[in-house]
Amino acid sequence: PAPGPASGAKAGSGGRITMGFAQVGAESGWRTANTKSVQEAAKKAGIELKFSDAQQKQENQIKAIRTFIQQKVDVIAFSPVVESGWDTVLKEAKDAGIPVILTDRAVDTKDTSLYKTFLGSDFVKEGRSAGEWLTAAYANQQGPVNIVELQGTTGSAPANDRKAGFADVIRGDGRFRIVASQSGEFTRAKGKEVMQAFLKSQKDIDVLYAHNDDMALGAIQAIEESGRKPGTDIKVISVDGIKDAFVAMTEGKINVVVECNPLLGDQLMDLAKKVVAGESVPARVETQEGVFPQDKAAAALPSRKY
Ligand code: GYE
Repeated sequence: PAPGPASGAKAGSGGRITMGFAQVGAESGWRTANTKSVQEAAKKAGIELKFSDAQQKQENQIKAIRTFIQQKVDVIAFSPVVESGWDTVLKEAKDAGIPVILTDRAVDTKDTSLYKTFLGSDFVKEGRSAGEWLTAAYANQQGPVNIVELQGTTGSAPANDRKAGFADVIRGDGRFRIVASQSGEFTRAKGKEVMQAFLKSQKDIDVLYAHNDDMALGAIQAIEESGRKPGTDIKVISVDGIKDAFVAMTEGKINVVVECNPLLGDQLMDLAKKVVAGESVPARVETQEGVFPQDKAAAALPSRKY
């Protein structure tokens, strides 16, 4: 296919590819590892990276993408902070002939021609894995099981999907009740703050389901400060698999972590080279991940890469 106005020149003449990358922010350990992976992989691949940090604000990401369009980068990659509201700016990139790769988080749009591919995890599956661990852990016990949920950033794909997957699995079993559910914005500070509020407003909490490790780690502090034992008095389920969470598992404070892999850099650069060269790529590239219950944590900890 004929190269678009912005994408053809450099790549076609064998020059260096320039990628504009609009990152969500620096809200979590996962995000820090993701950023490092992207920066290192760009260097290794000989791709010039223009990196922008949106501080968890969609308006900042839209601004960054518009700047990348003006700069005529060869390819734009971004991790959309929320799912909706991208059509206009993505259309601008398309009209400028600049291919877009979604990485980590998906967008909610009817027009899938607005991006070339989506590289990232299946967050619904992660939520389901969390729910499946819970139903297995309580297989022979009586209810009710009171659950509090710390959601990720409101409107983000991982928050929407991890909530939905989990709810779907526990729905059929009347023992499980989500008694409170609120956003902790994927950060430790907010996770702690919201957990403190839950501990005040809810008499009986059996389980905490946190949409990421940082919120779980913040919440653990709140649980300990309230005189309760995380992992024992209140079971803790988390998602991501950062080292600090594995350490907390070996200390008995988290019961299970559903892995979500942030090390997407190398795959992203491969996809970027292909789309800039006009080669076809799969519409969806999924990352591989596992589930780590507490008794597997000590053995896995030394080989954790993030
Ligand atoms: O789980 C969380 C981060 O989008 C998968 O964003 C990512 C999520 C991750 O802030 O820690």
